[in-house]
Amino acid sequence: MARIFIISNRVAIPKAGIQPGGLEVVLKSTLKKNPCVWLGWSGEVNDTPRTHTIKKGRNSYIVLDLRTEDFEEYYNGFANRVLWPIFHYRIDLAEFSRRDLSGYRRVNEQFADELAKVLKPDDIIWVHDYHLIPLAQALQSRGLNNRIGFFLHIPLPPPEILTAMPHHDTLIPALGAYDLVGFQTDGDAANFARYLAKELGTGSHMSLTLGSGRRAMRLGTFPVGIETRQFTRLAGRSVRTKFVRKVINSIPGKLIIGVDRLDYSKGIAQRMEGYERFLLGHPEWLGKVTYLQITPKSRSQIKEYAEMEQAVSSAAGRINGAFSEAAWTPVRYVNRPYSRTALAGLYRASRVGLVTPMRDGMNLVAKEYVAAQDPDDPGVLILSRFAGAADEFRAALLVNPYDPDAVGAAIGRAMAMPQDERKQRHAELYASLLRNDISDWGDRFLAALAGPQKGRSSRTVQDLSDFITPS
Ligand code: GDG
Repeated sequence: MARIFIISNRVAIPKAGIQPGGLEVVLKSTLKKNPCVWLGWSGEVNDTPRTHTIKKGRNSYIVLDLRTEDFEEYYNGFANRVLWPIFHYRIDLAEFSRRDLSGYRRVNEQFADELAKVLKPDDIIWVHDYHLIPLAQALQSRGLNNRIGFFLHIPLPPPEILTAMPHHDTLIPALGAYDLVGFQTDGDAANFARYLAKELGTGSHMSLTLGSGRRAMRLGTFPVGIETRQFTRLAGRSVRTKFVRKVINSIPGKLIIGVDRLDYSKGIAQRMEGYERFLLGHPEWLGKVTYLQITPKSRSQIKEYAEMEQAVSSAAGRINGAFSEAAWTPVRYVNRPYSRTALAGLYRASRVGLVTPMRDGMNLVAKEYVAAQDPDDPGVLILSRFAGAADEFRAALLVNPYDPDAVGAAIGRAMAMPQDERKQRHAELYASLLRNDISDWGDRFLAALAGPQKGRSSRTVQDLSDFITPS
């Protein structure tokens, strides 16, 4: 059985008693079904970097330290201050420095060096996310020609935005060195195809031979899902726990919930404004609804994040200052993480799930909120049309997160929605979750990577030529 090498910025090493989260959930079934080696950054910054290998059953985890300079330039620099904002359509927040780009390339070379020590020719490589775009090229320049795929978890913007990135013309075509490039939505894949057509003149015949020129690159759409039934069961159990009951009992009336990492792409301050418009427009709900926003901090060392932290807490303070009563606080803004179990129970206890990112690759909170509901009395999902999840979730209340009046109106509609309509919408959303469960997501990607004939539900680049207007 071929080994699968998973490469990502961070590695989630399973630990007893810790619930899996993020990439670990997404890759769980791949890690279970195949012998895997997962390689990435240890999270440690060390000027004499070490590499550790940890074995768990038939899988191993290889983690490397980063030098201080590399951590600053690769992680805090190019990945989080250039690629993250630009890929989320925020050219205005991108801060480019040539030094950061060379740090980014250096870390990709470091990963390739470590891989070169352990790779065998029939190992299959699956690279995750924007931190590692040049990795296939770095491996091929070392003579390593393993089958290699790439999956982008975040959006890919249209070429009109992508071309604003300095050195896009060397970085983006580097994806051509992969055998398969996967995206969350058809829109992202089409943006990539348009970029290639526009910048490289690939036209509408789209079987590409880029990079090393050894094999044709293909692309496909593989929307990330969740473990639907497990999450539903978890929520059913968790809603009865002491913790969730205590939260519910402390709140007068109905609960609205938002759960997001503190990131400008998630639109938390704008969402607060939407809630404020709701309170202003619907005085009948004053004192009868509480908006709980759970927001663990992230990337606080970066200036834009620190500024946003300010903006969100001042929005929460403004609303509470304007509307609070002695026995009612309209917004509870909580800046710390909760367990997955606690979140599942809180989702189930909430009448509204408010998920309004300005731009998001997929958004798993939207999916978890739907999975957590009681089908006989479900809550309503309000979802940004700019989240990847909106492609599958047509039965959510879709909103434009840039329009606080529209968000406010959607909250009003959700709060008043009759049970029959809530049940019908939930049934549709739940069916779409089951159609795209995460349990076979890895299989689909790996089958498509193995060869075009096996790519059951992947869209090949030929299908996507429809999206391209030949120039
Ligand atoms: C990237 C893309 C894409 C949040 N707070 C807590 C907590 N969470 C969990 C949620 C959810 C996950 O974190 C967040 O997932 P998202 O999809 O919303 O967002 P990103 O982290 O930005 O992930 C995204 C994803 O990759 C997968 O491809 O969907 O678009 O940006 O599972 O529940 N978990 C715990 N405590 C918290 O306080 N335990």
